[in-house]
Amino acid sequence: MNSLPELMKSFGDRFKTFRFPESPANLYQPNDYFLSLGGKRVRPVLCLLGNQLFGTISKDAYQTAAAIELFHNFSLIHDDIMDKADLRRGKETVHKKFGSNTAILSGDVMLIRAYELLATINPAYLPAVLTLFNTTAREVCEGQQLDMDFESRETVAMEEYLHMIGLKTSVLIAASLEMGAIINNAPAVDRQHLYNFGLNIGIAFQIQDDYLDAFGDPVKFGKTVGGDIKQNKKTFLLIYSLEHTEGNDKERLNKLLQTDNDDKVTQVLSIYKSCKADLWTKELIEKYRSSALESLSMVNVKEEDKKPLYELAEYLIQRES
Ligand code: GRG
Repeated sequence: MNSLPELMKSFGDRFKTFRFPESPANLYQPNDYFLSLGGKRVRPVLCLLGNQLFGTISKDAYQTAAAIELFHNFSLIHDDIMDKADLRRGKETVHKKFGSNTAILSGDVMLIRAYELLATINPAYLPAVLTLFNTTAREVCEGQQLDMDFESRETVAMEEYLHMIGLKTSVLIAASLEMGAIINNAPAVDRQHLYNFGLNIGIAFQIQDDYLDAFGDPVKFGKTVGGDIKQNKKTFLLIYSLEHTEGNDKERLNKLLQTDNDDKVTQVLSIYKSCKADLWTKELIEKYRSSALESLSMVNVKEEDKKPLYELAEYLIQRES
Protein backbone atom coordinates (compact mmCIF):
# COMPACT_ATOMS: atom_id res chain seq x y z
CA MET A 1 0.00 0.00 0.00
CA ASN A 2 1.53 3.34 -1.07
CA SER A 3 1.28 6.27 1.31
CA LEU A 4 -0.34 9.54 0.22
CA PRO A 5 2.99 11.41 -0.17
CA GLU A 6 4.40 8.48 -2.18
CA LEU A 7 1.47 8.58 -4.57
CA MET A 8 1.60 12.34 -4.91
CA LYS A 9 5.29 12.12 -5.78
CA SER A 10 4.91 9.16 -8.07
CA PHE A 11 2.10 10.80 -10.08
CA GLY A 12 3.89 14.16 -10.09
CA ASP A 13 7.14 12.62 -11.39
CA ARG A 14 5.41 10.80 -14.23
CA PHE A 15 3.19 13.71 -15.15
CA LYS A 16 6.16 16.07 -15.28
CA THR A 17 7.48 14.10 -18.23
CA PHE A 18 4.19 14.49 -20.13
CA ARG A 19 4.76 16.79 -23.13
CA PHE A 20 2.64 18.10 -25.94
CA PRO A 21 4.10 17.93 -29.47
CA GLU A 22 6.50 20.74 -30.44
CA SER A 23 4.60 21.99 -33.42
CA PRO A 24 2.59 24.07 -33.92
CA ALA A 25 4.24 25.79 -30.97
CA ASN A 26 1.45 28.36 -30.70
CA LEU A 27 -1.03 25.57 -30.02
CA TYR A 28 0.98 23.41 -27.65
CA GLN A 29 3.30 25.78 -25.74
CA PRO A 30 0.40 27.38 -23.82
CA ASN A 31 -0.51 23.90 -22.53
CA ASP A 32 3.06 23.10 -21.47
CA TYR A 33 3.09 26.50 -19.78
CA PHE A 34 -0.16 25.81 -17.91
CA LEU A 35 0.85 22.33 -16.78
CA SER A 36 4.18 23.72 -15.54
CA LEU A 37 2.26 25.92 -13.08
CA GLY A 38 1.54 22.86 -10.99
CA GLY A 39 -1.62 22.49 -8.94
CA LYS A 40 -2.31 20.03 -6.18
CA ARG A 41 -2.96 17.07 -8.56
CA VAL A 42 -5.66 15.89 -6.18
CA ARG A 43 -7.94 14.22 -8.75
CA PRO A 44 -5.33 11.94 -10.36
CA VAL A 45 -4.06 10.94 -6.92
CA LEU A 46 -7.65 10.08 -5.97
CA CYS A 47 -7.81 7.83 -9.03
CA LEU A 48 -4.64 6.03 -7.87
CA LEU A 49 -5.98 5.80 -4.32
CA GLY A 50 -9.26 4.30 -5.56
CA ASN A 51 -7.22 1.87 -7.65
CA GLN A 52 -4.87 0.67 -4.92
CA LEU A 53 -7.75 -0.05 -2.54
CA PHE A 54 -8.57 -3.04 -4.75
CA GLY A 55 -5.15 -4.27 -5.88
CA THR A 56 -1.84 -3.18 -7.33
CA ILE A 57 -1.71 0.15 -9.15
CA SER A 58 -1.61 -0.55 -12.87
CA LYS A 59 -0.22 1.41 -15.81
CA ASP A 60 -3.82 1.95 -16.90
CA ALA A 61 -4.59 3.64 -13.59
CA TYR A 62 -1.71 6.08 -14.20
CA GLN A 63 -2.93 6.64 -17.74
CA THR A 64 -6.47 7.37 -16.53
CA ALA A 65 -5.12 9.59 -13.73
CA ALA A 66 -3.21 11.63 -16.33
CA ALA A 67 -6.34 11.89 -18.51
CA ILE A 68 -8.29 13.18 -15.49
CA GLU A 69 -5.64 15.81 -14.71
CA LEU A 70 -5.61 16.94 -18.35
CA PHE A 71 -9.39 17.20 -18.31
CA HIS A 72 -9.28 19.25 -15.09
CA ASN A 73 -6.62 21.60 -16.53
CA PHE A 74 -8.56 22.02 -19.77
CA SER A 75 -11.64 23.02 -17.74
CA LEU A 76 -9.59 25.57 -15.77
CA ILE A 77 -8.22 27.15 -18.97
CA HIS A 78 -11.74 27.56 -20.35
CA ASP A 79 -13.15 28.66 -16.98
CA ASP A 80 -10.55 31.44 -16.80
CA ILE A 81 -11.58 32.69 -20.24
CA MET A 82 -15.23 32.75 -19.16
CA ASP A 83 -14.39 34.48 -15.86
CA LYS A 84 -11.91 36.85 -17.50
CA ALA A 85 -9.51 35.83 -14.73
CA ASP A 86 -5.98 37.23 -14.85
CA LEU A 87 -4.38 34.81 -12.41
CA ARG A 88 -4.49 31.08 -11.82
CA ARG A 89 -2.17 29.21 -9.48
CA GLY A 90 -0.61 32.60 -8.78
CA LYS A 91 0.51 33.08 -12.41
CA GLU A 92 -0.89 34.62 -15.59
CA THR A 93 -3.83 32.70 -17.06
CA VAL A 94 -3.45 31.18 -20.53
CA HIS A 95 -5.87 33.59 -22.21
CA LYS A 96 -4.14 36.58 -20.59
CA LYS A 97 -0.71 35.45 -21.74
CA PHE A 98 -1.53 34.02 -25.16
CA GLY A 99 -4.95 35.47 -26.12
CA SER A 100 -8.45 34.01 -25.93
CA ASN A 101 -8.51 32.27 -29.30
CA THR A 102 -5.33 30.39 -28.47
CA ALA A 103 -6.64 29.53 -25.01
CA ILE A 104 -9.83 28.07 -26.51
CA LEU A 105 -7.96 25.92 -29.01
CA SER A 106 -5.14 24.87 -26.67
CA GLY A 107 -7.78 23.89 -24.10
CA ASP A 108 -9.64 21.90 -26.77
CA VAL A 109 -6.52 19.99 -27.77
CA MET A 110 -5.77 19.27 -24.11
CA LEU A 111 -9.21 17.68 -23.78
CA ILE A 112 -8.56 15.62 -26.92
CA ARG A 113 -5.23 14.44 -25.48
CA ALA A 114 -7.12 13.33 -22.38
CA TYR A 115 -9.38 11.14 -24.53
CA GLU A 116 -6.36 9.80 -26.44
CA LEU A 117 -4.80 8.64 -23.18
CA LEU A 118 -8.04 7.03 -22.05
CA ALA A 119 -8.41 5.21 -25.36
CA THR A 120 -5.22 3.22 -24.63
CA ILE A 121 -6.53 1.45 -21.52
CA ASN A 122 -7.58 -2.20 -21.41
CA PRO A 123 -10.78 -2.75 -23.47
CA ALA A 124 -12.10 -4.92 -20.61
CA TYR A 125 -12.96 -1.82 -18.59
CA LEU A 126 -12.63 1.00 -21.11
CA PRO A 127 -16.43 1.23 -21.70
CA ALA A 128 -17.17 1.61 -17.96
CA VAL A 129 -14.41 4.20 -17.49
CA LEU A 130 -15.41 6.12 -20.60
CA THR A 131 -19.10 6.16 -19.67
CA LEU A 132 -18.26 7.59 -16.25
CA PHE A 133 -15.79 10.07 -17.75
CA ASN A 134 -18.39 11.31 -20.25
CA THR A 135 -21.22 11.55 -17.72
CA THR A 136 -18.91 13.53 -15.45
CA ALA A 137 -17.79 15.88 -18.25
CA ARG A 138 -21.43 16.57 -19.15
CA GLU A 139 -22.29 17.23 -15.50
CA VAL A 140 -19.34 19.63 -15.13
CA CYS A 141 -20.72 21.57 -18.13
CA GLU A 142 -24.15 21.64 -16.49
CA GLY A 143 -22.63 22.90 -13.22
CA GLN A 144 -20.71 25.60 -15.07
CA GLN A 145 -23.87 26.78 -16.84
CA LEU A 146 -25.85 26.88 -13.58
CA ASP A 147 -23.05 28.89 -11.97
CA MET A 148 -23.22 31.41 -14.82
CA ASP A 149 -27.03 31.51 -14.59
CA PHE A 150 -26.82 32.27 -10.86
CA GLU A 151 -24.65 35.34 -11.50
CA SER A 152 -27.56 37.16 -13.08
CA ARG A 153 -30.20 35.86 -10.66
CA GLU A 154 -31.32 37.93 -7.72
CA THR A 155 -31.77 35.01 -5.37
CA VAL A 156 -30.45 31.49 -5.32
CA ALA A 157 -31.79 28.91 -2.88
CA MET A 158 -29.32 26.94 -0.79
CA GLU A 159 -30.44 23.68 -2.41
CA GLU A 160 -29.79 25.11 -5.87
CA TYR A 161 -26.30 26.21 -4.86
CA LEU A 162 -25.52 22.79 -3.42
CA HIS A 163 -26.74 21.15 -6.61
CA MET A 164 -24.54 23.47 -8.71
CA ILE A 165 -21.32 22.86 -6.77
CA GLY A 166 -22.05 19.15 -6.72
CA LEU A 167 -21.97 19.22 -10.51
CA LYS A 168 -19.24 21.76 -11.07
CA THR A 169 -16.74 20.55 -8.47
CA SER A 170 -17.67 17.31 -6.74
CA VAL A 171 -18.58 14.89 -9.51
CA LEU A 172 -15.03 14.93 -10.93
CA ILE A 173 -13.55 14.25 -7.49
CA ALA A 174 -16.02 11.39 -6.99
CA ALA A 175 -15.54 9.97 -10.49
CA SER A 176 -11.74 10.05 -10.16
CA LEU A 177 -11.98 7.66 -7.21
CA GLU A 178 -14.49 5.43 -8.95
CA MET A 179 -12.50 5.22 -12.20
CA GLY A 180 -9.51 3.96 -10.23
CA ALA A 181 -11.74 1.39 -8.53
CA ILE A 182 -13.23 0.22 -11.84
CA ILE A 183 -9.74 -0.47 -13.20
CA ASN A 184 -9.12 -2.96 -10.36
CA ASN A 185 -12.56 -4.56 -10.78
CA ALA A 186 -14.02 -3.25 -7.52
CA PRO A 187 -17.52 -4.49 -6.64
CA ALA A 188 -20.34 -2.08 -7.67
CA VAL A 189 -21.37 -1.43 -4.08
CA ASP A 190 -17.85 -0.33 -3.11
CA ARG A 191 -17.59 1.83 -6.21
CA GLN A 192 -20.78 3.58 -5.07
CA HIS A 193 -19.52 4.16 -1.51
CA LEU A 194 -16.26 5.58 -2.86
CA TYR A 195 -18.17 7.82 -5.27
CA ASN A 196 -20.31 9.11 -2.36
CA PHE A 197 -17.18 9.74 -0.31
CA GLY A 198 -15.81 11.87 -3.15
CA LEU A 199 -19.07 13.72 -3.68
CA ASN A 200 -19.33 14.75 -0.03
CA ILE A 201 -15.65 15.62 0.33
CA GLY A 202 -15.94 17.73 -2.84
CA ILE A 203 -18.90 19.66 -1.42
CA ALA A 204 -17.12 20.19 1.92
CA PHE A 205 -14.04 21.38 -0.03
CA GLN A 206 -16.08 23.93 -1.99
CA ILE A 207 -17.91 25.23 1.12
CA GLN A 208 -14.53 25.58 2.84
CA ASP A 209 -13.31 27.57 -0.17
CA ASP A 210 -16.25 29.98 0.24
CA TYR A 211 -15.53 30.26 3.97
CA LEU A 212 -11.81 30.92 3.51
CA ASP A 213 -12.47 33.53 0.86
CA ALA A 214 -14.26 35.51 3.55
CA PHE A 215 -12.59 34.48 6.81
CA GLY A 216 -9.30 32.83 5.84
CA ASP A 217 -5.84 34.13 6.65
CA PRO A 218 -4.71 35.73 3.34
CA VAL A 219 -1.07 34.80 3.96
CA LYS A 220 -1.83 31.19 4.80
CA PHE A 221 -4.26 30.67 1.94
CA GLY A 222 -2.65 32.82 -0.71
CA LYS A 223 -5.81 34.75 -1.50
CA THR A 224 -7.13 38.26 -1.09
CA VAL A 225 -9.82 38.13 1.54
CA GLY A 226 -13.28 39.15 0.37
CA GLY A 227 -12.92 38.55 -3.38
CA ASP A 228 -16.34 36.86 -3.44
CA ILE A 229 -17.88 39.69 -1.41
CA LYS A 230 -16.53 42.32 -3.80
CA GLN A 231 -18.09 40.44 -6.72
CA ASN A 232 -21.42 39.78 -4.90
CA LYS A 233 -20.79 36.08 -5.55
CA LYS A 234 -23.66 34.00 -4.28
CA THR A 235 -21.69 31.84 -1.89
CA PHE A 236 -23.07 29.83 1.01
CA LEU A 237 -22.33 32.74 3.32
CA LEU A 238 -24.28 35.26 1.28
CA ILE A 239 -27.18 32.90 0.56
CA TYR A 240 -27.46 32.03 4.25
CA SER A 241 -27.21 35.66 5.35
CA LEU A 242 -29.87 36.80 2.89
CA GLU A 243 -32.13 34.08 4.25
CA HIS A 244 -31.36 34.72 7.93
CA THR A 245 -31.13 38.49 8.40
CA GLU A 246 -34.03 40.74 9.21
CA GLY A 247 -34.75 44.44 9.71
CA ASN A 248 -31.72 46.70 9.85
CA ASP A 249 -29.12 44.09 8.92
CA LYS A 250 -31.18 42.87 5.95
CA GLU A 251 -31.56 46.40 4.65
CA ARG A 252 -27.81 47.08 5.17
CA LEU A 253 -26.85 43.87 3.38
CA ASN A 254 -29.08 44.61 0.39
CA LYS A 255 -27.66 48.15 0.19
CA LEU A 256 -24.08 46.88 0.45
CA LEU A 257 -24.71 44.55 -2.49
CA GLN A 258 -25.38 47.59 -4.62
CA THR A 259 -22.23 49.43 -3.60
CA ASP A 260 -18.53 49.19 -4.22
CA ASN A 261 -17.30 51.09 -1.16
CA ASP A 262 -13.87 50.53 0.36
CA ASP A 263 -15.36 49.17 3.56
CA LYS A 264 -17.83 46.84 1.80
CA VAL A 265 -15.89 43.69 2.76
CA THR A 266 -15.58 44.69 6.44
CA GLN A 267 -19.27 45.58 6.65
CA VAL A 268 -20.51 42.43 4.94
CA LEU A 269 -18.24 40.32 7.15
CA SER A 270 -19.75 41.93 10.24
CA ILE A 271 -23.25 41.02 9.02
CA TYR A 272 -22.12 37.45 8.27
CA LYS A 273 -20.89 37.23 11.85
CA SER A 274 -23.92 38.80 13.44
CA CYS A 275 -26.28 36.30 11.77
CA LYS A 276 -23.78 33.51 12.55
CA ALA A 277 -23.28 32.57 8.91
CA ASP A 278 -19.64 31.81 9.75
CA LEU A 279 -20.54 29.28 12.45
CA TRP A 280 -23.24 27.74 10.29
CA THR A 281 -20.81 27.33 7.37
CA LYS A 282 -18.31 25.55 9.60
CA GLU A 283 -21.07 23.21 10.77
CA LEU A 284 -22.02 22.52 7.18
CA ILE A 285 -18.41 21.69 6.26
CA GLU A 286 -18.33 19.30 9.20
CA LYS A 287 -21.63 17.72 8.14
CA TYR A 288 -20.36 16.92 4.63
CA ARG A 289 -16.94 15.86 5.93
CA SER A 290 -18.50 13.40 8.33
CA SER A 291 -20.94 12.04 5.66
CA ALA A 292 -17.90 11.52 3.44
CA LEU A 293 -16.06 9.61 6.15
CA GLU A 294 -19.14 7.48 6.79
CA SER A 295 -19.25 6.46 3.12
CA LEU A 296 -15.55 5.64 3.21
CA SER A 297 -16.03 3.50 6.31
CA MET A 298 -18.57 1.42 4.35
CA VAL A 299 -16.08 0.45 1.63
CA ASN A 300 -15.43 -3.22 2.17
CA VAL A 301 -11.64 -3.28 2.45
CA LYS A 302 -9.36 -3.30 5.50
CA GLU A 303 -9.60 -0.04 7.47
CA GLU A 304 -5.80 0.33 7.53
CA ASP A 305 -5.73 0.28 3.72
CA LYS A 306 -7.97 3.37 3.68
CA LYS A 307 -5.43 5.41 5.67
CA PRO A 308 -4.14 7.43 2.68
CA LEU A 309 -7.74 8.32 1.75
CA TYR A 310 -8.46 9.55 5.27
CA GLU A 311 -5.23 11.56 5.02
CA LEU A 312 -6.32 13.08 1.74
CA ALA A 313 -9.68 14.07 3.26
CA GLU A 314 -7.76 15.64 6.11
CA TYR A 315 -5.47 17.50 3.66
CA LEU A 316 -8.42 18.86 1.68
CA ILE A 317 -10.63 19.79 4.61
CA GLN A 318 -8.55 21.46 7.25
CA ARG A 319 -10.32 21.67 10.56
CA GLU A 320 -8.50 24.79 11.76
CA SER A 321 -8.40 27.78 9.45
C1 GRG B 1 -16.49 19.65 -19.42
C2 GRG B 1 -16.63 19.96 -21.92
C3 GRG B 1 -16.47 20.56 -20.58
C4 GRG B 1 -16.29 21.89 -20.46
C5 GRG B 1 -15.87 22.55 -19.19
C6 GRG B 1 -15.20 25.52 -18.11
C7 GRG B 1 -16.06 24.40 -17.70
C8 GRG B 1 -16.78 23.63 -18.76
C9 GRG B 1 -16.20 24.06 -16.41
C10 GRG B 1 -15.48 24.73 -15.29
C11 GRG B 1 -15.29 23.77 -14.19
C12 GRG B 1 -14.47 24.34 -13.05
C13 GRG B 1 -13.36 25.27 -13.35
C14 GRG B 1 -14.75 23.98 -11.81
C15 GRG B 1 -13.98 24.45 -10.63
C16 GRG B 1 -13.34 23.29 -9.97
C17 GRG B 1 -12.33 23.67 -8.93
C18 GRG B 1 -12.74 23.56 -7.49
C19 GRG B 1 -11.10 24.06 -9.27
C20 GRG B 1 -9.97 24.26 -8.33
O1 GRG B 1 -9.45 22.96 -8.08
P1 GRG B 1 -8.08 22.73 -7.31
O2 GRG B 1 -8.09 23.52 -6.04
O3 GRG B 1 -7.04 23.38 -8.34
O4 GRG B 1 -7.85 21.28 -7.19
P2 GRG B 1 -5.52 23.01 -8.61
O5 GRG B 1 -4.89 24.29 -9.09
O6 GRG B 1 -4.91 22.51 -7.33
O7 GRG B 1 -5.52 21.98 -9.69
